[in-house]
Amino acid sequence: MREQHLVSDDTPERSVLARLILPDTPAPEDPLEELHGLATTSGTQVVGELIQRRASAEHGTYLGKGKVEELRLLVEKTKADVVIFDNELTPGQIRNLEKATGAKVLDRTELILDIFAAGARTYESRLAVELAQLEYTLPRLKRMWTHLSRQAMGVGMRGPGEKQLEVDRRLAQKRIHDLKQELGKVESRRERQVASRKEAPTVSLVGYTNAGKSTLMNALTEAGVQAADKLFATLDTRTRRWYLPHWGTVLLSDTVGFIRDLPHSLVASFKSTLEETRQADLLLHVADASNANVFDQISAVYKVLSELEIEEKDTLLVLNKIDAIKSPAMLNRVLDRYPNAIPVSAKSVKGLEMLTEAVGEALGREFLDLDIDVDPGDGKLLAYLAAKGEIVSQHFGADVVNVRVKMPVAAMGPARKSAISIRPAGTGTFAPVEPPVDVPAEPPVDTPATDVA
Ligand SMILES: Nc1nc2c(ncn2[C@@H]2O[C@H](COP(=O)(O)OP(=O)(O)OP(=O)(O)O)[C@@H](O)[C@H]2O)c(=O)[nH]1
Ligand SMILES: [Mg+2]
Repeated sequence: MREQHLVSDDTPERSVLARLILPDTPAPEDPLEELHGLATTSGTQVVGELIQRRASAEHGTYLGKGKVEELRLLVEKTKADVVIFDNELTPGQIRNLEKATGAKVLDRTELILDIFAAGARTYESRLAVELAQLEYTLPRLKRMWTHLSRQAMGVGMRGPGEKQLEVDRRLAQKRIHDLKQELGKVESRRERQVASRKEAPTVSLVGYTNAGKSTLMNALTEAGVQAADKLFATLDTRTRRWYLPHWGTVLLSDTVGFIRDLPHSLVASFKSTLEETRQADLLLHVADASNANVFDQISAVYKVLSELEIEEKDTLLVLNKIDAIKSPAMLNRVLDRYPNAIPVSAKSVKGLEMLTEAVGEALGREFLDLDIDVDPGDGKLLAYLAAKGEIVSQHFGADVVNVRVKMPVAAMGPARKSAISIRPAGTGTFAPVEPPVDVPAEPPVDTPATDVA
């Protein structure tokens, strides 16, 4: 694996940003703005920028010959240590560019993986990042190995480099296997844990990195989640109770942000971190309406959601940062395309009542399967459950009535106030509900402690 380029703050590495713009990939107004944010987040100091527009990439050096020379001069002039490309390069291109410029060369995927590696705090996200890094590196090792072995055969011998790479490749494969197994375990634990919280409806914030998800979470729940003007400030999931007036409590989750061309391996290995999102009753897609690339960012988020196979969920689009929008025309442009979107400012706490109402309304379309324990004397609640919900079964004990019921989320308020306990149907170990003859009993599932504050 290539060495990490993260350095301490007092001696930041000096970076030059580069991007090749091909005709089929439309570039935004400021084509290096996002990469600049990523490079700064990773701890480098940006000292130069270079862009080339070209019909196709040069096979060996990615950029054209003249541009490579221009890049070399720029590196020399700015005393840059590293050149960061906004594109994905082949190992051969990286090698050739390093040789030509005398600087270290990184591509966009490696940079994103580095940022995730530096920011991952929990066991779960560390496993996910390590797996993504190895999966990105392995095919590259393989390609280098094939290349070297062909070279070696040309001169009729097997070089030591080839052997070393073979060892590295095996080690990497073994580690990938172990990591996948471990992540699988974490994933199913997480799946059960999230499912066990189903006594309240769950809402998950998703969106492009830096759109303001954590700020919105804080504004809605006073959660004290870290929000920062840097990309990928949040890499783990936090869940907090959010009280909706006239409605009751829902669980709101804040999680990792998405980005254009998010490395596929990273998306896959973050499945467990995104479990809350996968199981959520409703998604709040937060977009930065003040960003010139808001349309591209919204599409990038939908693309990642479909990669995660969660694009079918009920979703409300939230247009954040309206305080920072310079002209009303710009907001109207977005509202014209997304007329149901809800404009808010998480920072200046604007539009949050409207958002709260919309969430309540959207959740009104959801149903929950629950086991509810009721005091036998609480005839009022028993009648309420029968009126609002669909009773599947009832078991009358001396101290408790166990009711298995299908309830609309919107009607859960009174039940939460007076029930003895509420669990997702089939997850209880105490006083099991007797299922009707034609419904098979579900085995109890252990429900580890949640991190809900
Ligand atoms: N002007 C303005 N800035 C905002 C608003 N909401 C958030 N921000 C700023 O946008 C930056 C990013 O906010 P975060 O809440 O960290 O964004 P995030 O979506 O959680 O980002 P990641 O965790 O990196 O994916 C911070 O500097 C916030 O202060 C808003 O409504 N208006
Ligand atoms: Mg965040």
